Amino acid sequence: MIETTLTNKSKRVAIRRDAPTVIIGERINPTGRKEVLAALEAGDFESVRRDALAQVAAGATVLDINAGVPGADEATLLEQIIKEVVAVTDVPLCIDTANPKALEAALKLYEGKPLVNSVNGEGKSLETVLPLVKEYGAAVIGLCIDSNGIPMSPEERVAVADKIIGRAAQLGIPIEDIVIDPLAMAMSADHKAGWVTLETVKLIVQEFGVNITMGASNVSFGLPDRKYVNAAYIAMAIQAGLTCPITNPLVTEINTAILAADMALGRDEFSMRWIKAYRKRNKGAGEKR
Ligand code: THG
Repeated sequence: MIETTLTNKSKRVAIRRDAPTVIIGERINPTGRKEVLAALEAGDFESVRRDALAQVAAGATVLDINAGVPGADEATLLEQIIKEVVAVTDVPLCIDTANPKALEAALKLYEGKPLVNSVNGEGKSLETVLPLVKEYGAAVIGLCIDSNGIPMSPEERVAVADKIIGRAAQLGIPIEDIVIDPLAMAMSADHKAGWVTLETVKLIVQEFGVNITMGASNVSFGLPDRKYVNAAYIAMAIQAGLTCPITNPLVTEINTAILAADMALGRDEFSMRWIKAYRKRNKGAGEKR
């Protein structure tokens, strides 16, 4: 059984297919979140600290950190956000940047083993990101996209994953440090998008057995009542082999779908996690319903 280990100064998180799903909290991301963007532009980190604490309280055991504010110096901002988050929580971080300078600055500063988000199948990405992952002993998300764009078929996406895993191996990065992202896309834009991603997950698990992540909320872009779509989709993706979704644990529908999926797959002995989460949602109200 492949196990991906992430650490912070004091905490260790193990991602593996027979253990409960690891939630990577998505909310520290100014892209598409106006309040976060405005706060960061104003140099206000209070909302970042609040988002960190709230997501951890809701069950996130890793936090995605994205500092993509247009016009800002991403390396400096990413460093600042990491410092703020590390000051209030002890979960490992997922460093979400396409900027190699920002990535290196974050890796230098980070104490522990983070998850780098991400490398893809393009030569340039493989050549810049993988050596940094090796040097700093990090784990890395490999996106199933290359210079030809996002492949339309599951098999072509698997081929990109194969290429990333192979290149990493050449550098001495072990397979357990690679987490593959099959790419979750808007189902409203392409009616096969959800299916292609689920099929890709199944094939990658069969072929490599690696851990799988995805920006699971992407599937509902452009739709009304997104939370219901996200909840159903994330449960299906967990059954297919998703082990560490990047999602919003503050949404009860998503959170409960993950817990129920884990229970259905035999990863919640005596339903303890389900019951504990229920009690937390209904503080004070002891009644069973
Ligand atoms: N794969 C990997 N990393 C990723 C993604 C991925 N990182 C970024 C993104 N995709 C995952 N993160 C988010 C963050 C927010 C939302 C979706 C994915 C989101 N936000 C709401 C919106 O845009 O409507 C706003 C929520 C709010 O305001 O609270 O949906 O695919 N490796």
